Amino acid sequence: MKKQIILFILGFFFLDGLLQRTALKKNYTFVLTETNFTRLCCTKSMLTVNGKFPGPTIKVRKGDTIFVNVINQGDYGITIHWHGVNQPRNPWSDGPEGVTQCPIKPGANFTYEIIFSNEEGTLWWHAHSDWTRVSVHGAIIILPAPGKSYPFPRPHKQETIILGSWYKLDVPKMLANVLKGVLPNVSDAYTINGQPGDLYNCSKDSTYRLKVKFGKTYLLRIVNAGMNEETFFGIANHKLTVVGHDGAYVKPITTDYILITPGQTMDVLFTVNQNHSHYYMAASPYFDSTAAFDNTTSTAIVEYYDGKYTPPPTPFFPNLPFYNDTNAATNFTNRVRSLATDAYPANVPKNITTQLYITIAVNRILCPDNSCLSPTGDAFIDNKEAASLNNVSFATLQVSILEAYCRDGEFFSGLSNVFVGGFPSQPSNFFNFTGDVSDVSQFTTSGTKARFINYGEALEIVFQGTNIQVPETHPLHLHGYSFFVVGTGFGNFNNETDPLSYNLIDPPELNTVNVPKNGWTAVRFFANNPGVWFMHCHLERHATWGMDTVLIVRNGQSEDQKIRPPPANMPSCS
Ligand SMILES: *[C@@H]1O[C@H](CO)[C@@H](O)[C@H](O)[C@H]1NC(C)=O
Ligand SMILES: *[C@@H]1O[C@H](CO)[C@@H](O)[C@H](O)[C@H]1NC(C)=O
Ligand SMILES: *[C@@H]1O[C@H](CO)[C@@H](O)[C@H](O)[C@H]1NC(C)=O
Ligand SMILES: *[C@@H]1O[C@H](CO)[C@@H](O)[C@H](O)[C@H]1NC(C)=O
Ligand SMILES: *[C@@H]1O[C@H](CO)[C@@H](O)[C@H](O)[C@H]1NC(C)=O
Ligand SMILES: *[C@@H]1O[C@H](CO)[C@@H](O)[C@H](O)[C@H]1NC(C)=O
Ligand SMILES: *[C@@H]1O[C@H](CO)[C@@H](O)[C@H](O)[C@H]1NC(C)=O
Ligand SMILES: *[C@@H]1O[C@H](CO)[C@@H](O)[C@H](O)[C@H]1NC(C)=O
Ligand SMILES: *[C@@H]1O[C@H](CO)[C@@H](O)[C@H](O)[C@H]1NC(C)=O
Ligand SMILES: *[C@@H]1O[C@H](CO)[C@@H](O)[C@H](O)[C@H]1NC(C)=O
Ligand SMILES: *[C@@H]1O[C@H](CO)[C@@H](O)[C@H](O)[C@H]1NC(C)=O
Ligand SMILES: *[C@@H]1O[C@H](CO)[C@@H](O)[C@H](O)[C@H]1NC(C)=O
Ligand SMILES: [Cu+2]
Repeated sequence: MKKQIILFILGFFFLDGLLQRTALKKNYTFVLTETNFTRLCCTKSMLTVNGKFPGPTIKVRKGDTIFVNVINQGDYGITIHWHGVNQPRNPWSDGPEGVTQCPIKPGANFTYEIIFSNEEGTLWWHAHSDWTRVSVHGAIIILPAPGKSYPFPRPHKQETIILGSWYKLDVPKMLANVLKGVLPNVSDAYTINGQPGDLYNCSKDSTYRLKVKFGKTYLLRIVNAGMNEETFFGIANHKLTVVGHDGAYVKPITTDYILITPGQTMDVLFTVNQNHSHYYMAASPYFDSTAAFDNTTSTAIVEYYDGKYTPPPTPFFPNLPFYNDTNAATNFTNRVRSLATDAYPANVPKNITTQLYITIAVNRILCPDNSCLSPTGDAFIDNKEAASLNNVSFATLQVSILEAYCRDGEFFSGLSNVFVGGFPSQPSNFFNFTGDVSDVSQFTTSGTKARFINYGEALEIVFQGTNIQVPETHPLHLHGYSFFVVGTGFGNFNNETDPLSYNLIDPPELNTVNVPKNGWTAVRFFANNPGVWFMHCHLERHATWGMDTVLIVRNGQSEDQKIRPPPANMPSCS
């Protein structure tokens, strides 16, 4: 008996030691194939990684470097982006098509080297070519470094919760028309871990279920991989405690619901402390504009198990905010604070050396010779929907800006129509951005314009929403960096009074930030990662219409402040 107890105790320590030291995989293989899936009563073929939707989870420890060989057995070129991984000095493996690389062609492969540095918590990976990310995405879990623990009590278990969009139609086919001017169709469903859930036809049997044990605390690693709407999420009768956001821990926030935008990730604890029963977790849209959107709700089930209860036939349903409840969205977003402790410092720039003031707009753009399709696709017309940052609608070219820049420098002319600089540091016209814009032209023009930033600058970017065409909230995402969100508000940014209320102590550190409808958001960071870094709205239709730009952070003086040499096997652009 004694022996058994001693063995048990030894076994316990041994196991714990093993968990701490288990070597995680350093090499992953992603095989892209067309695979059939059945949802909402229909079967369709779509591009996936290793035949899975959502794709495989990558699990690393803070500071690891891993390699992912992406083998393209699909029908069209593709790239993969490691969303929120800063990739110090390594833009070559960042992924956006037309910015840091050309696509991996069908039949070809490319090995990405993914360098983790300060990130800890949850991030994700997704395709960054056209709209292929709809089915090509998965979670990245970044555990504490060996010997370190979480800044909160160790949860009993962790689960990945991936929020997605489901289209019955063929997305690449739809996109071809969208590029000509047709308005994109809205999705038919939202998904939680690939399943729409009980509120949709034919979905009840496959609803995702999370079995939980009474008295235990679970860590949900939530990723919003949705395409065109932001999301409210909650679990009936249970409080959520948000402890991480975009790969950094935050001061705990206890709440009934979260607001999470496409691109964002959140680490959320919940304790199984209600009556033995079953409860819905639900994801519904936050959409405060007049454009068309998917107004459905995805569900999954949190199921208490001990076999001793007879649950009511229908699980309890969470009380989520109404789809256009801007107060509820803002109230949640404004509660987020970084830890800002000695162990998790917030290195917020105080003395700004470079400022960008960037307006965000949905526009229209002229098409020569009636070359565009009307919004419904039934006529040829001379203009189409567009979007812009500082009134430049980004034109994605079939080139690698990174490769061209590293080869030719800042004034290269080797490729026709490509000039890397020229993105304005402020709007050329100042007007009442969030007021009456009836005498402001909706029209914009396109260009492939980047902004150069010197290495080491203390940068501030103020994003200013505008009332042009359709005011809306926009989740702005920057590659290569996370930034501190020092201020946000409604109306026009006032450069004298608004900075007085900045939070320079414990602002949230994010890689995707929501710029409120007809409002502004100010972010700061040190430009200490040389490279060519895409910056864009993470709503896919806006990114496609041109709501993007590129920051090129120049090399610093010393060798460890310069972009690394390119890998030998970059996909060719010809
Ligand atoms: C997918 O389904 C379609 C029609 O349902 C079928 O024609 C096709 O062969 C299937 N493809 C694969 C790879 O199973
Ligand atoms: C990857 O591509 C290279 C050629 O670039 C080829 O030699 C190699 O066999 C490919 N590997 C796989 C696993 O497809
Ligand atoms: C389910 O199918 C019915 C009958 O075809 C239809 O009226 C209803 O709108 C569908 N519900 C959803 C959520 O698609
Ligand atoms: C929990 O069970 C108690 C006792 O049966 C009941 O009074 C209470 O309403 C239940 N609460 C919920 C949330 O179902
Ligand atoms: C969205 O759905 C809600 C709840 O079903 C409904 O009240 C609302 O009118 C819908 N909004 C739109 C724009 O369809
Ligand atoms: C939200 O939408 C409802 C209709 O669905 C509308 O009555 C209400 O005025 C809207 N609220 C706001 C704040 O726009
Ligand atoms: C948001 O916060 C404001 C003030 O803090 C409060 O008046 C309002 O009721 C809150 N709205 C919601 C939806 O929680
Ligand atoms: C900011 O600049 C001021 C004036 O140039 C200087 O006195 C101060 O030390 C600087 N602060 C930091 C944190 O660099
Ligand atoms: C998608 O949108 C286009 C353009 O409005 C429309 O013609 C088409 O019927 C829509 N497709 C579906 C499946 O709703
Ligand atoms: C801008 O427009 C808003 C909304 O109409 C209005 O409240 C505000 O006073 C205007 N600001 C200026 C400076 O005109
Ligand atoms: C954007 O640029 C176009 C073309 O130069 C111009 O006509 C329009 O007035 C500009 N719009 C704004 C808001 O500056
Ligand atoms: C503040 O903005 C105004 C334009 O609205 C500009 O003229 C002024 O130079 C700016 N001041 C600072 C300190 O940036
Ligand atoms: Cu947007």
